Amino acid sequence: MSEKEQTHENEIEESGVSRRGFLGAATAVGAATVAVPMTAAMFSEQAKAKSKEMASAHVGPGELDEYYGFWSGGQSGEVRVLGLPSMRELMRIPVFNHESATGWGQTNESKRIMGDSHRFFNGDTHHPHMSMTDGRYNGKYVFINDKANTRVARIRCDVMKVDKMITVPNIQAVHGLRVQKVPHTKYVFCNGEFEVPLPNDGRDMRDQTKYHSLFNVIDAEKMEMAFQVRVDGNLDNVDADFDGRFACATSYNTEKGVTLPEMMANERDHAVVFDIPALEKAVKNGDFETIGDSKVPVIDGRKGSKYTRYIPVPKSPHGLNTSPDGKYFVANGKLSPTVTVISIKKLAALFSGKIKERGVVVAEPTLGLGPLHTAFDGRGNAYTTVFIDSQVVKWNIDDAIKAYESKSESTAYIRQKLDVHYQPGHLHTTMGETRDADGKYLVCLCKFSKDRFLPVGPLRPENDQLIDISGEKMVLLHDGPTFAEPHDCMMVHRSKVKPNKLWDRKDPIFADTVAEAKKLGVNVETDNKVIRTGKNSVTVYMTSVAPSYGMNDFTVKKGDEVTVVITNLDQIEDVTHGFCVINHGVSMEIGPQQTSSVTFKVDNVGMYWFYCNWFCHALHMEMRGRMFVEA
Ligand code: RUQ
Ligand code: CUA
Repeated sequence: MSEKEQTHENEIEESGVSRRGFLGAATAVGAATVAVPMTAAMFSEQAKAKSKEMASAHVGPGELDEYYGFWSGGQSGEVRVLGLPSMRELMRIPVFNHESATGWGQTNESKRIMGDSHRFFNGDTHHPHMSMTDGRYNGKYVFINDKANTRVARIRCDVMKVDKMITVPNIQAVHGLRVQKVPHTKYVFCNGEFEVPLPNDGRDMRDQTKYHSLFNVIDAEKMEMAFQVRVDGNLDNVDADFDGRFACATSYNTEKGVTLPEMMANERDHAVVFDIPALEKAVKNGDFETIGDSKVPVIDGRKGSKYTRYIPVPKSPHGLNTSPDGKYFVANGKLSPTVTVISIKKLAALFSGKIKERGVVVAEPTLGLGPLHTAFDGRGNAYTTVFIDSQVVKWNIDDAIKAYESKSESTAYIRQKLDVHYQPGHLHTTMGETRDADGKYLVCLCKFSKDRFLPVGPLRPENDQLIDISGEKMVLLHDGPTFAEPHDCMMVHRSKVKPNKLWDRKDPIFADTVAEAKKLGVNVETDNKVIRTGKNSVTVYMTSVAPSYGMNDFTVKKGDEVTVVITNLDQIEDVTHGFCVINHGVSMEIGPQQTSSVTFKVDNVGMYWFYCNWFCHALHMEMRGRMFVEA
């Protein structure tokens, strides 16, 4: 063995790959809270030694990033847009949350999009994924799930705003979400993580044997449910193939337990494979049921169904990732130190009964403690986060397959283990979930930063680390402290995304508002008037051009429900106005050429200033007017 190889072996040994075996409940729960390998000081020493490489992540003032990153904002309920490699935050897109700056959750346009669920102020976003055409990002939409209130939303990338949102019926906690890659994103696939009684009308509420999880298929263009599939066990993460036939999801609770020991009882759980064209046929042929009030077709995909197959994998798998060459699904072990590599090519034989379930498994490399998610560089290497070891493990897929075939105990398929800060969850490579995987950067989303940044109280930022994967070795380039938990992200080359500079006057997001005005004989682009629409309701139509509104004041009556509709006539890029009424809790954004509206109650007689709260002009301070509330 050369000296270099020897050091490599040592590194692997030190970093715990020899710690084999499955974790019991106690170890898993305990270990996740225990302090971890490298200290911040050690990282900083390493960084100094590598200051040359660090320069490659530097994007100077005025320079544009090469990639857009779409980050989930976790419990904040939003999505964030970052530039890479600088890791600068470019925008926040409110989704399931309510947002003060833009009025999301408060404007009539956003309420229409959020539907009935606008009354919720929270969300828990996990998995932002972009629509594709032929396995490549098409720059059109980003889809995102809300685990907290069982919703899925769609962001339109031309305006970077949510334009559709649905609540998924018959399930609780939408978790894993991915898009159909081929031939294009006709469907969004997402998992019902928590098992529920079906129907959930109280009758089987306490009988957990009657609980089920459903796999959910959403029509991506209409943003309506296409169909659902009842499965055995629960569902965690999901991904789709590059052939347009299969989707695969992990299940960590095949026991259908409701307590931790119950959920961890089985040594093996499974990954479920769904035959999408066969399921479409089932819908056509009426081979489904409906549940309760819901009209959505629910197909029986439990064990023995012709529409699914259940592949046994080690204990409590988590992430499920498709390799960009379209050959493999990788199920990540979580409570097993292994990941399971499933050959997609062999799935057809599994469905036709030519081979058995485990016959599709072509490798099961041992990587470290707590494998959660895997990403790819397009050069045959995979990168897996190991949560408990706080590392990213780079391994070679072909070598892992050879080791499995020859029943070798060697872990020579492991190329490198890199310490990260701390407890990494998702990791992503640039373009890595598409055919265009370019193997340039990897982002690792770490759940804890501990001593890595200036302390900011008991609640610390998390840490998104940027890693250069273009060479033989992974090199840590940058730390990105971040707020409330970015579960997941995706990175797309900037050439694929073409955002608008101004709103289109025909934009469907405010088309209803414009149409309502028309019914009242109002042209929102020219008219400034107050229209009484009912005994206690009044609508105020206003235009805005920096630095003034089309109206200096308007008069309403105590007890009125007031709707203010503003159309921003500015045609200049980046001139956004706001509308805020003092002491009324009202605030909204009106972008150039946009129409926005908000409805609020006036309960107190008097004069109230309204003003523009988005800086727009040297006379921005003067852009204000008076609302008179008469008795
Ligand atoms: S999965 S916990 Cu993305 Cu690791 Cu939600
Ligand atoms: Cu308009 Cu500030």
